[in-house]
Amino acid sequence: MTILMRLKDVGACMKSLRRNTQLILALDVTDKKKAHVISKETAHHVDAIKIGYPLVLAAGLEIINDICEFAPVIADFKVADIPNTDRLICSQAFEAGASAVIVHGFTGNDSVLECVKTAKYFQGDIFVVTEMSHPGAVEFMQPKALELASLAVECKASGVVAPATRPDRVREIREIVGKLTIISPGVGAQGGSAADAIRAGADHVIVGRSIYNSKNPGIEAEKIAKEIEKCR
Ligand code: OMP
Repeated sequence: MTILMRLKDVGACMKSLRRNTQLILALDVTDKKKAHVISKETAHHVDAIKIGYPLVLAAGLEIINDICEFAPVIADFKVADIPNTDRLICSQAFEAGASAVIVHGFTGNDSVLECVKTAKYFQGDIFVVTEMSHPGAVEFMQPKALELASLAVECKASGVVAPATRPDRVREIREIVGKLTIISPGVGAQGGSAADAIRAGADHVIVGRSIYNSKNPGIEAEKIAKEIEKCR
């Protein structure tokens, strides 16, 4: 299948990340039907839906094209390879209908630059991971997180991923990335607060389990969006 044909197929996709509710849903379910239902229920309350390996491995890459009908899709593939392989992975994600791809920065300047170049071709965005939100991130990532943030700036990425579980670090990373977009996971199930992350300088918070495991994902997403609205 040619790139042009695929681009035509994904023509109905919502493209760039919105900035209305400042909430991004992490859709880490592994059931295709459930993914559709939750996307539909939460679509009005989220600026984007993040899809990663759990759902893509369960439902196939086409799930990106299905879900982008409800909201722009961020493909969380944490791309971390040599530049040529990075380009191939990012191209697959954008051709499938993703608006943005999450990549690692520890692979270095050439790898991140190749991802950014690929994103530009597809008019998409790249987000570079700085310091992850889980406890283990303090071992190897935390000491290099600010340099990874600088790398994202140098490579002209659209933004970075920074931990809502450590709002002080979001604040420090904001100082380095200036106007770049910060998307911030770790709210709810990992213990972070949406309001604290936004106040610390995040543009968007990423929330998964608190929404998709709740009885009513639509109401839960609305609740978090209102919490964010209050702290603006
Ligand atoms: P919950 O913990 O269920 O809200 O999900 C958080 C989502 O954000 C998951 O999809 C994680 O893979 C992702 N994530 C983190 O939790 N921490 C990070 O540092 C980075 C990410 C990410 O890149 O999205």
